[in-house]
Amino acid sequence: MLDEITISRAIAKTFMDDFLDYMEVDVAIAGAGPSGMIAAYYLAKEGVKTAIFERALRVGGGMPGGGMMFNRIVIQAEAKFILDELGIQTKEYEKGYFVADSLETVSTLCSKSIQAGAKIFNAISVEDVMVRENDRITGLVLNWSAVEVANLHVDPLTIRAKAVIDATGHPCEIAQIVTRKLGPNLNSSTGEVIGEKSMWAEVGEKALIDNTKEIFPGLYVTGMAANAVYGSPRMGAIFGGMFLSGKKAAELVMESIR
Ligand code: 48F
Repeated sequence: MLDEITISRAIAKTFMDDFLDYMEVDVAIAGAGPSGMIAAYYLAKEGVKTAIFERALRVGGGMPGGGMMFNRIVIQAEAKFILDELGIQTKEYEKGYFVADSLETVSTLCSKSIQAGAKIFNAISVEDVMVRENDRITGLVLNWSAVEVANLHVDPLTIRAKAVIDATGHPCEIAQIVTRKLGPNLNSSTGEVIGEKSMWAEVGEKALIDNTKEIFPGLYVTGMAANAVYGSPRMGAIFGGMFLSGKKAAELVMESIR
């Protein structure tokens, strides 16, 4: 006989156990788009305690929609090894251009990062950061996305992290919060978010790797957020740069916290 209260307790208890456990992590990532999930996968694979907090109910950010809702993504040859490692199928379209199913890519990335040991908390928004004396980011301030949507006046909760990754995509929300609250202290030319430039895939994809770095003590940026911070172009539905950027962010963070 199935008991509804047992079902309810199983959900509430196991979720709360994880939430309590992940209030102190090595790495907290804002955003479960491609760059955030790739970073989480490479971190978790090396035994780094990693949590992603994702505003939306579903993961994947801009990836499920492919290009203009045609659910395909393009990956250049340099990044194909990551899809191969994850077991995501690709087809060569023309020399150097590979195509993958965006839904297969999102779902595989999600399950591989969780199976590697990362936790993804969806429907939770990052609304602020924690900072300590030496102006170092030491954690995230969280609230249910439903609170934000309903515009309810509810105080948040916090988690502590040795490093934070801004993987919030085009709006680079964590970088924006830092400059709004702590002044123009990012290591960009103006100290602030410069803002992404118009589409130029070749330049945008290259810049993305260079732009993936620590932008403020304890805060790293990956994915489209990195190009937005440093004023580099967007690139559309080509995703190799997102994967390489997430991997680089994971490597930089591991170097700094070990
Ligand atoms: O936008 P998104 O997919 O970022 P990305 O990893 O990838 C960019 C590509 O999808 C695409 C592109 C490819 O050429 O340009 O746009 O850089 O994923 C960002 C995720 O962060 C979540 C948001 O819901 C999305 O799933 N997010 C944004 N702000 C917050 C957040 C926040 N404050 N708290 C939690 N999640």
